[in-house]
Amino acid sequence: MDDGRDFNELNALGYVPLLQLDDGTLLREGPAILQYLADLRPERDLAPENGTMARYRLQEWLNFLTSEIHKGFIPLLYARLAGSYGTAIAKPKLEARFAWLNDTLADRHYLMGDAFTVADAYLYSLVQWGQAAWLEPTYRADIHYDTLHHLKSWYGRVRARPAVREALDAEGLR
Ligand SMILES: N[C@@H](CCC(=O)N[C@@H](CS)C(=O)NCC(=O)O)C(=O)O
Repeated sequence: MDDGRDFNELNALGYVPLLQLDDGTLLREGPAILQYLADLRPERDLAPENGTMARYRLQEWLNFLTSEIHKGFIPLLYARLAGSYGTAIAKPKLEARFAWLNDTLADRHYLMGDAFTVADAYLYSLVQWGQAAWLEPTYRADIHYDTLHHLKSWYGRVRARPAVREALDAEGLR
C-alpha cells in the first residue's frame, strides 16, 4: 500500500476493492461497497430504497456485473496462463454478454431505467476494461462499439455526467 503496509494485512484475501471507514471498519466486495456508498447519500438516488423490488433489481444487476462480467475478464488478464480457455471460452462469453447488455439498453437510458444508479457506475469501468490498451490485442474482449449502438450511447450519457467527469479528472483519466 502507499504507506508501505502489506495489503494482505487488511484483506487476507488479497484483492480489491476494499473500503476502510474512518472508524476502521472494513467492507469487502464491490456490490456491497457500492450499495453502502449509495446509501450514504440517499438524496442522490443512486440506489432504490431497501426492501423494495427495485432494490432487488439493483442487486440483480450488481451480481450480474460482478460474477458474469467482472470475473469474466479475469482469464483475459492472465491470458497466457489461461491459454485457450481465455480465448475460446471467456472472451466469447464476454462478447455475448456485452451484446445482451446492448440489446437491454435499447429501450432505456440506464440499466435500471430512467435513473442512473451505482450499477451504471460499475458497468462504466467494466466497459473500459473491454478496450483496455494494457491487454494484449489477442486477449482483448472485442467490444465493437460501432455495432453496439445502444451501449455506445449509454456510455456517452454516463461519461457526460458532471460527477463522472469530475471523477475522471481527479484520477487523470480524461
Ligand atoms: N468479487 C470481487 C472481485 C474482485 C476482483 O476480482 N478483484 C481483482 C481486481 S479487478 C483483484 O484484486 N484480483 C487480485 C486477486 O484475486 O488476487 C469484488 O468485486 O469485490
